[in-house]
Amino acid sequence: MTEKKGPDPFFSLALSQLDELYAIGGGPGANRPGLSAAEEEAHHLVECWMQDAGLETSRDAVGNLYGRLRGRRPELGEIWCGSHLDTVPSGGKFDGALGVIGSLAAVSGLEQGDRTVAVVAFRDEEGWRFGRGFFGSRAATGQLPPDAYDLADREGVTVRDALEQLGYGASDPASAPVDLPAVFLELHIEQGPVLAGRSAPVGIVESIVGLVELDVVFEGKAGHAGTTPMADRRDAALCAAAFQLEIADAARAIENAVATVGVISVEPGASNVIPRVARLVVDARAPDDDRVADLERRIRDAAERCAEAYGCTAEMGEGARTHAVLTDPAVKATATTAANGAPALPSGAGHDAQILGMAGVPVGMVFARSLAGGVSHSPLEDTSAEDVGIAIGVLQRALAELASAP
Ligand code: HGY
Ligand code: MN
Ligand code: MN
Repeated sequence: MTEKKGPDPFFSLALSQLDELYAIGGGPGANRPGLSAAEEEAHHLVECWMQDAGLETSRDAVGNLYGRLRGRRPELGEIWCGSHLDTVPSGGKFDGALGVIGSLAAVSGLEQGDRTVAVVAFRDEEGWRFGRGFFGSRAATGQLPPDAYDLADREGVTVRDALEQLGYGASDPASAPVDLPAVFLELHIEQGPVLAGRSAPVGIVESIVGLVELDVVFEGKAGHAGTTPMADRRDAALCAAAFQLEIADAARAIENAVATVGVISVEPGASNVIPRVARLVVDARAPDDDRVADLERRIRDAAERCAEAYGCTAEMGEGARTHAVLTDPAVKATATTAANGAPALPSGAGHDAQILGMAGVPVGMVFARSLAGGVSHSPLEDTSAEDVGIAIGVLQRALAELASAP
């Protein structure tokens, strides 16, 4: 199994840097929405740490941050590692941050190789503020939809406004793409119980889940909560409740599919008014695109059925959509060798690595074991300092190998 990695100066520094990042944005948990002042503060802090480590730093049109260790042969494609620094509300200490800080520690201890190695921090991977997610990696790989900068947050601030406020006056999504790397290898906390169940400190990812986000609006009829007979009601919230039960059944009917509604609101929003409108965002995932398509079909059918049953109309919009992605066999093999053997496992979480994979970049992922039952997107997210050290060592050996490849 993976050799024990003793703490080295970069590893100890990484632990204190993770603590410092976790404090940004206030608690409980980590609170760094995409393109917010808190995410920008995290990016600025990491940029300084990259410079302290002797890396050449730069930012692209949307504020993705790059720290480069230049290789001897600039004509060869680069090797990228890294992840994201934004979080979900009350997120964990390690989701994203471990990938950026662990990569910085790994690259800080690397000798110069043939290929340039870059540590990358992608913007707004989670999509908490504007919806959709994977914003920075989609921008860098030319996968943003034309309306991407028009998306607005709950206060009506658009992506374009937020970019301008941060000084990234990106004109339009088409100007965002950058030269892509030869390989992207992402370190991330597992966010699940598999490695703990296998007593393995690290795992090597074989596939990354496909997902679709559906924006659903049910519209019924407002009315008096006390005087309207039950049989005469067109209660949009009741329709939404029935729909949520149906999407859970749809996910259970498909092997390893999952679905939930993490965002829901009703209008007009008074306790004594029968809700006229219910707005929901469905997050639906499955290990391959066929199963995502089957799940999406069942969810759309359920929306129509529930709307009819409760006298409502249903409107379906689409939020984020990512393809299921297989990691590159050669990159997976390099990471497995660097780990002296480690379990292969699928990722039920989406990652920037899949966005680069969708753009044709050979990708790999190294997972550090989650503790606390694998909980994530929660302040309870946890891993051990030892596993962080082991994961950094695995990443460093894999990067050294990839950077020396002809
Ligand atoms: O939702 C996800 O899987 C990732 O955390 N953005
Ligand atoms: Mn996440
Ligand atoms: Mn993440």
